[in-house]
Amino acid sequence: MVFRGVLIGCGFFARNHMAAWAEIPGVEIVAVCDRDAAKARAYAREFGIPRWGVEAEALLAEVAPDFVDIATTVGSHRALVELAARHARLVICQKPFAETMEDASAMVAACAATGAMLAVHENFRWQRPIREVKALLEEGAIGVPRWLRLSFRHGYDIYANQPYLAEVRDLALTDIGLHLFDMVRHLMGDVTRLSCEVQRRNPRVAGFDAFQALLRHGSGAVSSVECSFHSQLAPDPFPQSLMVVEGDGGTIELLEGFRLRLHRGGAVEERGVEPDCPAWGARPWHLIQESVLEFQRQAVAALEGRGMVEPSGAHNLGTLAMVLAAIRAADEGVLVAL
Ligand code: NAD
Ligand code: 89Y
Repeated sequence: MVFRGVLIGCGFFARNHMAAWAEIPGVEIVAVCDRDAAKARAYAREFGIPRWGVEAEALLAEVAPDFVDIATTVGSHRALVELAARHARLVICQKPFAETMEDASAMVAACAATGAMLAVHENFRWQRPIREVKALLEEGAIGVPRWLRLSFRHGYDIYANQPYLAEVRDLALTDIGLHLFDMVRHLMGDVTRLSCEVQRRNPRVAGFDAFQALLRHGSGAVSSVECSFHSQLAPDPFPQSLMVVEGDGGTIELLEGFRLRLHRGGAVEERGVEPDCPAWGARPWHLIQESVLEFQRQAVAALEGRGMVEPSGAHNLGTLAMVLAAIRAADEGVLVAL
């Protein structure tokens, strides 16, 4: 059984989706779509895809895929997800899922109405270091987690590949904050209230390219989430998420250079958790590229009836609520309940 997919949005990041799909058994991209014909044609040629088009509705009606992989920027997501919900069993949508709760809820409702599974391409929680931390927490290696610091600070030129980012007002929160909030929920559980401060650090960009959020979890745990796109560090850690998690029985650290340290009983063990670089990948993106593979493997498992792809669109509503709450907290200088 081979599941047939259509990819929409043949831009900078989707080539990682395409290369990863090509590596996963049991799945085939049968058509690619971009409103820019030159991009769709170029992808079809580069990845050996038999069919390409500029108009998603006509292409989906013709191809009747099992799944649709939407890799466009946020403004197009609602219309494309609502369309894909009528044509496929599984709809995958890149982050940011939506800019408003109204759009996000409409996409979740559209998929619920047709019975399509909806997943948000939240690949950061699927990165190898995060998988390792999650496994340690689940096996009780540090007891009950009480406090976490998650730090994503770098000075890598993200604008070279993604020039549109330089125009986004709430840049750090909407580009990376949502990944960080998804990871924190995944590791520490849901959040009940938060505060947040933002900064504009790089004079060449229009929006807030740094933030720091303080979170209270339902469990009583506390997390600090820190992000900056204008930090000077050598070596530059992009795109690593560095972390400390303290539990009643120990502490886990994720340090620059993919070093995981487990402190307990007065001793510390250290091991490397760097993912392999896919044959089609390149450093420093291999951390993200390998997580795309891992996320997409979950999607194929879901198509085979083995579980759901995480996070679902419904789960991601909670992450979007956190991003919107953090924007409000920073704008108004208030503590926001969720
Ligand atoms: P991009 O602008 O390079 O590519 C988007 C493509 O979508 C463009 O070619 C555009 O023509 C096409 N498109 C837009 N609307 C369309 C429509 N209605 N129908 C068909 N095609 C349409 O953008 P990008 O840098 O590749 O980013 C795409 C998304 O991926 C963004 O939301 C970004 O945040 C996300 N992203 C995710 C990660 C990750 O690790 N998860 C990393 C980088 C980017
Ligand atoms: O868009 C961002 C993402 O999701 O991962 C890294 C990135 O490409 C730039 O910040």
